[in-house]
Amino acid sequence: MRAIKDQGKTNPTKTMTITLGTPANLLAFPHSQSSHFVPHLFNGYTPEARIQVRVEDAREGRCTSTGDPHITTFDNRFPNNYAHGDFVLYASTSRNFEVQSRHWHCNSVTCNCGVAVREDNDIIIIDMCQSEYGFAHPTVSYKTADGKPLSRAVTVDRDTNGKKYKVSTPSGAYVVAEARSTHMQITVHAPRVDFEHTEGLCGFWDGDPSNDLRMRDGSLSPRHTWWDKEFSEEWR
Ligand SMILES: [Ca+2]
Repeated sequence: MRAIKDQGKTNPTKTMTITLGTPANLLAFPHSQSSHFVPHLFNGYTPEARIQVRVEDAREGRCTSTGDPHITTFDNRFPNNYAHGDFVLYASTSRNFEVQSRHWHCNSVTCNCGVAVREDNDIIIIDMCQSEYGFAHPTVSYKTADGKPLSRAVTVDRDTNGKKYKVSTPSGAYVVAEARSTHMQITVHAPRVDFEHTEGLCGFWDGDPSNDLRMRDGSLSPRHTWWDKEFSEEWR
């Protein structure tokens, strides 16, 4: 068995052993207070199986959209987007995954006020765009493309003051949205499976910053002096 560690840290490859019981062990000891058979984990439980797990470091992508909004792509380019509306922040070109950001007016420019995450049929939205400007109260909503319940493998964590959210998906991709009084800070984390398979404002993730500002047809957007209008408009 091999596992992949995706925490953005560099650690040596490690091997560990996990010991597991078998169904025969789990059913071997009847619970004294009920008719059900349950495992005695602390007394008399002897695991039989031993599994070697190899943990390897894997590349993780990180892209941020902050302030009004300043974007840092997966490969560390810094396109600015001062337009109002909805944008593709990061989409995978090899699987059904997408993150969209929503900008509202923010003084003379714009700021993030919401983020929507989709993986396969599951869609989670962190939204403060309906709040009174300067008094942001983000809300969480979800929907599914097939009308079925949200996958149990999708989680949304919220901090104690209700301002910071983490949306985690089964692929290992996760998005952190932190609400400030007038804007939202968005950080997206891409799993290794999306390396060389990204598009959107977070750029083409391949380790080369020179090709980040890709348009939908694969051509590169011209670089401008103070903001990247053509590139931003491309990813509405
Ligand atoms: Ca690149």
